[in-house]
Amino acid sequence: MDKKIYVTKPVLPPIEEFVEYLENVWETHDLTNFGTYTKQLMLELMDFFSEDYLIPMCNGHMALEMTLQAMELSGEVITTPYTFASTTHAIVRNGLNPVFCDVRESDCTIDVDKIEALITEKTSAIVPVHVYGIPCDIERIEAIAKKHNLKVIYDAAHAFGETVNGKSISSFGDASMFSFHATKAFNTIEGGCSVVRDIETLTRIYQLHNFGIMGEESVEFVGANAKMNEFQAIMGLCNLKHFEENRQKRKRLFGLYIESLKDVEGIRLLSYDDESVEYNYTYCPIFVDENKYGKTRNELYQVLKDRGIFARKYFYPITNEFACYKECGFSGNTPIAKKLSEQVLTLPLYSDLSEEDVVRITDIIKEI
Ligand code: T4K
Repeated sequence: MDKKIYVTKPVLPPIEEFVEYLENVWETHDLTNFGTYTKQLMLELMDFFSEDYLIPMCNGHMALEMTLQAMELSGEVITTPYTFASTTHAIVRNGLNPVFCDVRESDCTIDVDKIEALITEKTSAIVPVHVYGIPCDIERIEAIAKKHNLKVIYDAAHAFGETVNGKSISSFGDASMFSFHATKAFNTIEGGCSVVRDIETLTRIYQLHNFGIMGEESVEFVGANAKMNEFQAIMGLCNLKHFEENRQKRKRLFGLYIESLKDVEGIRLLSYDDESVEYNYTYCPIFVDENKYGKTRNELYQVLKDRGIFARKYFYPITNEFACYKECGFSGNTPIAKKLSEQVLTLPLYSDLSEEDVVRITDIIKEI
């Protein structure tokens, strides 16, 4: 049986680095509720992102949900369906209606040319996704938002550690959410954070993420529990030190994928070649054109699977095809997103993957 290779393998720090922190936890019994290490991680991330208003949370989804809640939005929110369930769920769970905008075939991000036609008097925000760590057309989104007085909250779950023209990707829009899930470029096991622009919004998110509690005898907001715990924070403190080295490893492997697959008829790779962007290389999506490749995406998925390689269809189905949204009428006209979702296959990419493994995977793709 061939060695099994999954789409990703979480980064773990050397075990001694993690264990070193545990003694103090055992001494203090501080396990959660904005403890020492959560605060330390917050400060280190503020420095890493060059941001003043950032709060770590239990996961990326809750960070997005709480951020949207703190912004006090109403009515409709323009977003894309070519994403993980979380983006759309966070909007709907805030009582807002998602209005689906199509994406660009070239890079899977929101098609800015189609945003304005979707704006109505009910629109309060845009939630674009830096999908696969490819920055959206930030400048044009900001211009549209300014013109129509809309908030922009980026789903930056995939974009940890990225920069655009030397500026942290967190610095755009009114807010950004990052995911620190095990499968991401930087992980705190589960985790995430919100980055916002002012102390008032940050304070509101802080309160919301702890049940809306203002003091021992006062609860002012309908919040939730979205606190990061100390073990998550410790994992973050350890992993942050290794982020850059792991990014470089993934970048090399990504280059190898490009080199091996660029001339395969019917296989399209996204181009991560914008020189103004520093990417984190967490995903390696390919798009299969069955007419040219001679096999469908699903056939390729199955061949790889039979050989122990577990590529994933990120993102299929698109969220506006989920049963829970179709029935509410949240559908939208998104043919490009649908086409991409039927062609995509996300190949294994993680810092521990060997060059031999990449060769093995690309050889199979080329062979068939
Ligand atoms: N917005 C966007 C655009 C997102 O992509 C996500 C999450 C969010 C928001 C929400 O952020 P979080 O709340 O999750 O922080 C995974 C992740 O769970 C999810 O974080 C991620 N996006 C999504 C794209 O992928 P699954 O259900 O596909 O993961 P799973 O468990 O199948 O894992 C994939 C592979 O990784 C496994 O086949 C093996 C490997 N793996 C996974 C885990 C969890 C391990 O080796 N060890 C592990 O512990 O969703």
